[in-house]
Amino acid sequence: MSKGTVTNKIIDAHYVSGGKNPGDVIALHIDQTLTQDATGTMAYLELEAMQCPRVKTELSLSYVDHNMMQNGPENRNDHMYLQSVAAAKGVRFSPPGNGICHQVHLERFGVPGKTLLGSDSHTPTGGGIGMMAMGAGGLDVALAMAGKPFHIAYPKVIGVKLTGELGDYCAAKDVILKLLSILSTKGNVGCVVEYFGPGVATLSVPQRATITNMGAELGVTTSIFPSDEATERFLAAQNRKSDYSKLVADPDAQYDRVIEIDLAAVEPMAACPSSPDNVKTIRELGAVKVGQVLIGSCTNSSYRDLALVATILKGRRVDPSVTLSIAPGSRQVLEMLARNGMLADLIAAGARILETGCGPCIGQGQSPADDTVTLRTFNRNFAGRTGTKGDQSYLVSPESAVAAALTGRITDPRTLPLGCPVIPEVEAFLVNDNMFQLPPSDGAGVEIVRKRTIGAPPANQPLPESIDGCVVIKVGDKITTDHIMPAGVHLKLRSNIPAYSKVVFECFTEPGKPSFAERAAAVRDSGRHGVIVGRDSYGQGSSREHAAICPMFLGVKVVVALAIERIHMANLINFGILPLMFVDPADYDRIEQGDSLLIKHAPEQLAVNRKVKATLVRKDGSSVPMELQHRLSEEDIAMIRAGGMLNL
Ligand code: MIC
Ligand code: SF4
Repeated sequence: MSKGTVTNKIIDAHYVSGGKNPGDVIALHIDQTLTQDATGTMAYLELEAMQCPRVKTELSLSYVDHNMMQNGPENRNDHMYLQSVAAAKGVRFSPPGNGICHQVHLERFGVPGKTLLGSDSHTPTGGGIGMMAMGAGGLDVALAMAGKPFHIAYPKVIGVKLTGELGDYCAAKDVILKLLSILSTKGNVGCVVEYFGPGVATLSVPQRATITNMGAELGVTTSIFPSDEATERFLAAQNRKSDYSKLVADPDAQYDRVIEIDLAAVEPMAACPSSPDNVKTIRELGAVKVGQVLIGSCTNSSYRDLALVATILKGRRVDPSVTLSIAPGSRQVLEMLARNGMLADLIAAGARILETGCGPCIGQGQSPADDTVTLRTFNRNFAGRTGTKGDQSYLVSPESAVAAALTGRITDPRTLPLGCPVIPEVEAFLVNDNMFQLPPSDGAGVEIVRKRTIGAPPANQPLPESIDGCVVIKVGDKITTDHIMPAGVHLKLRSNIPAYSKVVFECFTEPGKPSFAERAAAVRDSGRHGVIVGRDSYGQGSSREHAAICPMFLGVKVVVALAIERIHMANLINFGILPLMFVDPADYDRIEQGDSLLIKHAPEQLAVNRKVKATLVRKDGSSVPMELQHRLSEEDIAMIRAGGMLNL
């Protein structure tokens, strides 16, 4: 069991209640929250529904960074709602153009030793500055804003011991890709990854943030680095030296497991289509032809990353067979590049400069052509996330991305006939906070702008006495929330649940056959209850609670799988959907789409023990008993019985 780690120290300092053995539910005090627009609109609607007059956190930020295409009025309607509700509730507002929430939060607000809860799964970016920063669904963030603690399973701490130093053209991104190749995207629920060892001091805060950011893909609760001299230098350069405090593990700290990575042995890597853990070395891949290179996202859009790209591109030209687009992570990064001439170097080399924000990472434009390879510095390459069906998306470091932009092929950057540029650590970032909007000290008189596309969160019914379930869909392993609730062109529907619900599981719709939404609505309208069957690691990826809200709206009452990922599980519970696990994994093979799953006396069964007796009635009329199980706490059960947190 872990002891004396940075994780243990932050948990102890924020402990509210609960057990301290791995797996026990523990309540933690939350110091800071962040939201982004695609999840934030629903989170603030929920905060309003809780009748919370003003947030109770030390600091809460509302960022607009995802939905900025503004094709139609929906996006801007959301922004105006967010801006006004932030003023009314005491939340600081970061408007579109200011940057990606995680990058900006790291630059301007992250404080070592604090807890941060964000309605985005990449909130662990803050772990790069020594925060315990966790992603959650919007409702959990709304509760934290209302002053309630956040519940997690007391984590196992996986210590990653870093030794050595990265070689030329080898990057922080390659370190996290290496770790993904070891730990994979599944089976790490309930763990925190904590970095230690002599290699830590060789990494700057932005490099550490790349690693903790993409740690989200491991499916862990969060990832964290200690706060040390490098952290102090970063905060001083951001003109925030007073926010620094040292926070390191005890010399005799104990981890639940230790993995050692020699930074000197890390080489350029790529996550191949279509999973962040499908990792190969760039050497192994060979000179695959590339059609598109994209640099940006909350993983790799810091000043350091883009300065490196600009230095390599200066005086050169992007290969004519490739398009290169770059989205700087924040206004600070963009303004610095603009003022020191690097932006001009990028433009002169042929880069297309996108606005600061998530952009193509979440399918907001720049979809690749059919049957072409796209190389991205992002963190997710789930099938179809680019907006192109059958996409071939590879995730790489900025070093490897720029090498491909120059050659038109996947290229080990170490083979470029140029010396590796050294980007010195920034001594003074350009600090310009003039776009942040501070809330008035009393928001009572602020009028909240609610255009017609801003709907209320839908209500659910309490858990029925008996569940008369119908399996509306059966899916396989590693189903992500992008499969369940696609983003891209549909992202603008985030505040319109009836419209957004129409595309649940859209990627599984077969031409000429009814969609999941149509089948689920028919089950719901016949008075029965929808059931979703998944296999291992169901609900990976994004924190979007729409992956629970929209199925709920369509009448889904139960999700049964071999394992369900942490954030998605919490979202299901928050919206009154019962998450159950197979006791016998072979039962997954027995159950088919269209079968009935009957659970009698559901509320009582949940209260008695962790086992739930059900009956599977097959389409041919035969029936078999089936034993299922749950991992719900008493509070979770109360929530599910009530039909979700808002009913409670
Ligand atoms: C993502 O990277 O998938 C997102 C879009 O940032 C999501 C949040 C969302 O779906 O709005 C995430 O990572 O949580
Ligand atoms: Fe935005 Fe992409 Fe980061 Fe999600 S992963 S917050 S979409 S940049």
